[in-house]
Amino acid sequence: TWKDGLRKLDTDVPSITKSFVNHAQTSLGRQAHNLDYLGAYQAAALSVRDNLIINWNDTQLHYTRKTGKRAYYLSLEFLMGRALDNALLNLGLKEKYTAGIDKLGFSLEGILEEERDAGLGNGGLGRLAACYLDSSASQELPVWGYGLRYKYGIFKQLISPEGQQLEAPDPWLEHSNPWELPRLDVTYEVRFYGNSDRFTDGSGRAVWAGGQEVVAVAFDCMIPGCDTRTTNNLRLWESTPKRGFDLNSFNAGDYVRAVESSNSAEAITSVLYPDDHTTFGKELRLKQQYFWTAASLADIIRRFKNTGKSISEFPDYVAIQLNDTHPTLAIPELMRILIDEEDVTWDAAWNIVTNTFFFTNHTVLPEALEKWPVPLMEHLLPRHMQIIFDINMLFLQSVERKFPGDRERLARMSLIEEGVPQNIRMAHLACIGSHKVNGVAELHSELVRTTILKDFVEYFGISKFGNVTNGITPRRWLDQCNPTLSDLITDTLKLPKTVWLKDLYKLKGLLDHVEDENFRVEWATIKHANKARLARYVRANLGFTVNKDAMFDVQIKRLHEYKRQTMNILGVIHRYLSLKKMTAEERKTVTPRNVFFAGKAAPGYYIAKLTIRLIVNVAHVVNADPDTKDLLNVFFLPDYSVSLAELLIPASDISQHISTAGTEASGTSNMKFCLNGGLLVGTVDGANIEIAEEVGEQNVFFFGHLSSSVEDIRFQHIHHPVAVEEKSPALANVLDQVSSGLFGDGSIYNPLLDTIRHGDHYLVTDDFDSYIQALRLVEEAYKDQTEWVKKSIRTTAKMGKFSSDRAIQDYAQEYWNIESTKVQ
Ligand code: DL6
Repeated sequence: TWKDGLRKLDTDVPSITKSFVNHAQTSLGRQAHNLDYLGAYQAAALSVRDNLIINWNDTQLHYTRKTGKRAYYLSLEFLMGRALDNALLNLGLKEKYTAGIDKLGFSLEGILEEERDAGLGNGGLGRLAACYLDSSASQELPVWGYGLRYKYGIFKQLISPEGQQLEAPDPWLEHSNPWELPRLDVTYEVRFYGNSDRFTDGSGRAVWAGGQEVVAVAFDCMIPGCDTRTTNNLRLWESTPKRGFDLNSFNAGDYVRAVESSNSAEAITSVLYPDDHTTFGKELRLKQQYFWTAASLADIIRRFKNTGKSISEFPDYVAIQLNDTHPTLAIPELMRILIDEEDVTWDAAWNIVTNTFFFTNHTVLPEALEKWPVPLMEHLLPRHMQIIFDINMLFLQSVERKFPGDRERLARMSLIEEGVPQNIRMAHLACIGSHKVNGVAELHSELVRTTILKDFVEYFGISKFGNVTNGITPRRWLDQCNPTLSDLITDTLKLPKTVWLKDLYKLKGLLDHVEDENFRVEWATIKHANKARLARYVRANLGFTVNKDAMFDVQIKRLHEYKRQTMNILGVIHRYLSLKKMTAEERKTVTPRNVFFAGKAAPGYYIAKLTIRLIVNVAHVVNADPDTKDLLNVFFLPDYSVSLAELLIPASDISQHISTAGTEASGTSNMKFCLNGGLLVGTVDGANIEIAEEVGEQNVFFFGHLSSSVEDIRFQHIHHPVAVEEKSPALANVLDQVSSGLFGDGSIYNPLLDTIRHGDHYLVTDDFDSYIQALRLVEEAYKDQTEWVKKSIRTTAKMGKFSSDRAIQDYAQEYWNIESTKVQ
């Protein structure tokens, strides 16, 4: 019978080895004598995937039968990293797989290293989406993710000897991807271009026809929860041509044109846009956004309709989270489907839409707020443009009723920004089309309410605008990346590991052990071993020997002026110049420090690339100087990725989160470092503030101006500029040294230095002295290792709030109104 044939979960070593060998033999066609580590990784992954699929099938059946409310997370980016270790840990099978694989002559550690990162994201926004998937499954919440299956993920970063960033493609699917299940049976047609003709019967309906149609094909990725059978789905869409060839051109003998049409369909999901915080209005990007939202909505509606419920009940069963404005086209798309295909009236459709969507904003930086030119939208999506104009007209009429005669307000709130060309403001559309809007940390949410969406708060009322402080999954960001610390915590708390991993507030129990010297020694020993692990990586990849007894100071994030890596490297130069001036005796009192940088710059972001160049060239000079090389070393680790972060974070003593106050919406690596016992040097910005509230300000090294004074200072910069020499002689000296060629041809760096000397939008001159002072305090504090380790333990102990389990439950309860449900 069917039941007898069902494959069971592998839970013992013999069935694990059997499944591994079966996959090597029959799925991969390999034999024992020719199975290399890559093949062994694939066999192991396929074997683990079997277990995931069993749970995943049961989970999906459970959701279908239960027919309760479900939530969908629409994100253009999912920065997943590697999957094998995570799956083994969440399934609770890591030890058994280690043993089973060992018996076959392979080491699990070696196998794990073979996996490529799934780099389908730029940075924080995409990694947050990945953490939320892990937490949804672990919290047994009925949540699916929807995204794009990019053929090429975030580019591979190469650094030339001169310090130039070069970009190479990331063909991550090259060796096939064992973690996905192609669903060639799940496809939708998506239209672009053509014409939209409104009916003349006053119904508001229209017919959109002609243009180009492409097909979206589903690829499903299983998302296992921790210590539960719940295995959720991440559905990624791939674009394919509607027909393999355009038969008309083919028949006419134009073979090349026929192939080109297929290329243009495939181009839609070929590459992840590598820009973080900037928008360029590129047609292909808009195509990606519509392709993905249209396929996802069609899929969600089909699933909903299978329940037999009336369309008016849609929001009672479906919640859709818009991860930033990228999926905002889902709003006019749902209007289009309801009005043109489901025969719902405009008002009823708008009611359904505004009860279905929820919108998260991830930045208040003006250059990151998406705008699309009206002519482009009209050309590519003519029906959607009509709907957006209609939404805008009705909305502005309503604003006019509430604020009669306030024309400036209407212009500010309009979905259309006037200009040549006119632009559509996607944040405004996302805001008015959603039930609730949230920012990602307290300060950020307050800035959303008081700056970019102030008018909308006045119109809708404050209750529509909330906050969900971001979180991180402790499975990947502690248990997986720092297994020895995780074991120590388990032994110390005397709790099963999964208990504290799923209720991170339990870490508070560590506070009872701060005064226990043996415990502190173990804590410090683990940190040291993690530094040694990173040192081995640097030796193997950069050929440089790292002093593992030095203080490890880390800044890892996308390169951006607002994140101020430039201030960090200028601070390093300041330190270098001070060391040079010291006598040999004085140098003996200095704590050696290794400063690590990693991060990618958007390929077209010239200033960010210059910062990388400066870092690399400072490293060349400082690391080779006999006066200082035992006291100060600088490393730029190329090709930052999730996997590299997993190595760097557990090894840090301090990490830097030094954005100009009010610019970093939240930050999430700050949470990862603190969870691993690293201390934070930072500005009063984003989630730094809430971290300090939790761990105590005495355990954080804060500096710099507050967000409330940033605008005034910028005004002063423009209207009453003061020379750098007057504001910070120390900084002026550093800038002069760079210009005068201490780190190679100084003129190369002028465009970068000029951003500070003139205008200084990110307030480097204003914050530099207090930054240097904060680093001095770090050095003082580090000298007392007993107190330092106490700070480190206390920091980890107070990180409970920053679990993404808490964050996802906030969304589930306060926004989506969905409930956890146990898969039997
Ligand atoms: O919310 C996740 C992450 C925050 O932690 C960062 O502070 C923020 O910069 C980032 N925002 C973006 C904006 N991109 N867009 N659009 O990546 O979100």
